Amino acid sequence: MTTQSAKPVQPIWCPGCGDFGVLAAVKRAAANLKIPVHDLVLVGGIGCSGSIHNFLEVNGIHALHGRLLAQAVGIKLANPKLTVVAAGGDGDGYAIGMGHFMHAFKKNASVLYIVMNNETYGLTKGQASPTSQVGFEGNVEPPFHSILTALSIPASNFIARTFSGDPKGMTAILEEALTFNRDGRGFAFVEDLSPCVTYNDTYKLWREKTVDVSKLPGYDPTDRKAMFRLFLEQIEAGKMPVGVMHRPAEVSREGLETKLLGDRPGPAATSTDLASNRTRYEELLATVG
Ligand SMILES: Cc1ncc(C[n+]2csc(CCOP(=O)(O)OP(=O)(O)O)c2C)c(N)n1
Ligand code: SF4
Ligand SMILES: [Mg+2]
Repeated sequence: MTTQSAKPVQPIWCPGCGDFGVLAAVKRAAANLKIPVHDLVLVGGIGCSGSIHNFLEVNGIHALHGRLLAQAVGIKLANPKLTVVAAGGDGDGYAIGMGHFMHAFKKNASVLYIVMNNETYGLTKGQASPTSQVGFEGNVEPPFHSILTALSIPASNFIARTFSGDPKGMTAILEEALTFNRDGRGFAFVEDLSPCVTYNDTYKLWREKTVDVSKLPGYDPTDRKAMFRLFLEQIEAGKMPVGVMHRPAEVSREGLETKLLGDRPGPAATSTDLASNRTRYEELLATVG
C-alpha cells in the first residue's frame, strides 16, 4: 500500500455532478476545523465519487472496490493521530462493500465515511445500484436504505444524511462528524444525496422531496428507536429525510483505536530507534527460558 501527498488536479467529473458539493464541503469543513493537510488522509473508493482524493491537497489513497473502509480503519489503527476520511459511492459501499459497511458500525473506529449516493453506478455508465428506484434501468428490487441499517446497529456512532443541493448544511454536518472522530468518539457515517446529472439527474426531484428531520415533531437524534420510526415514516410518505439521524447522548472516547491502543501511539508512530528497541528486545529475550 502506498500513500501520496500530491498536488490536487482538476476534477474529472461531469459539470454539475453532485460530487462537486461534497468536495467543496470537505474542503471547507477541514479548513474551518484547521486540520493540517499532513494530518488528513482521504481514502477513495472505486467509482466517479472515489476519485475525490485526487482533487484535494491531502494524503490520498485509491482503495480497492468496496474495501476502502478496511484500509481507512487500518490507517487509523496504525496512527490514531491522523484524521481519516473514507469516501466512495453507493455501489462501492452498499454492493461489493456491504460486509465492510455493516462491520464498520460495530468496529467503531474513529473515521468518517462519506457515501455519495446517486442511486446508480456512475462510472460504469448508469446501471442500477442497491439504492436505485424500482423501474430505473429495469430494476425490480426495492431500494436499500443505509440510514435504517446504520440506526439498527447499536454502537456509539454518529449518523447523518446530507444533500449536495445544500452545501452549507453539508459543511456543518461534516464539521460535526469530523469533530466526533477527532475527539475519539467512534465511527461517523454521512450519506450524501449526490445527483448524477448524466445518468440519473435527480436534482429537481430531490430538492422537492428532501425534508430536514430536525424540523419534524418528536425529533431526538439521541433516541435510535424514535429516529428509526421517523425515518421510515418519511420514506414511506415519499420523502427524503436529511440531517443528523443519530448522535450518542454520552460523550466518551468509544473509538476502536482507544480500546486497542489506549494512549499508546500506533505502530506507524512508534519509534524504530535501534538502541531503545535493542534494549527492549534483550529484555524480552531474557524472559524466554
Ligand atoms: C472488483 C471490481 N468489480 C467491478 C468493478 C467495476 N466498477 C467500477 S466502479 C463500479 C461502481 C461504481 O458505482 P458507485 O460506487 O455508485 O460510484 P459512482 O461512480 O456512482 O460514484 C463498478 C461496478 C471494479 N472496478 N472492480
Ligand atoms: S457520470 Fe454521473 S457520477 Fe460520474 S462524474 Fe458524471 S455526473 Fe458525476
Ligand atoms: Mg453511485
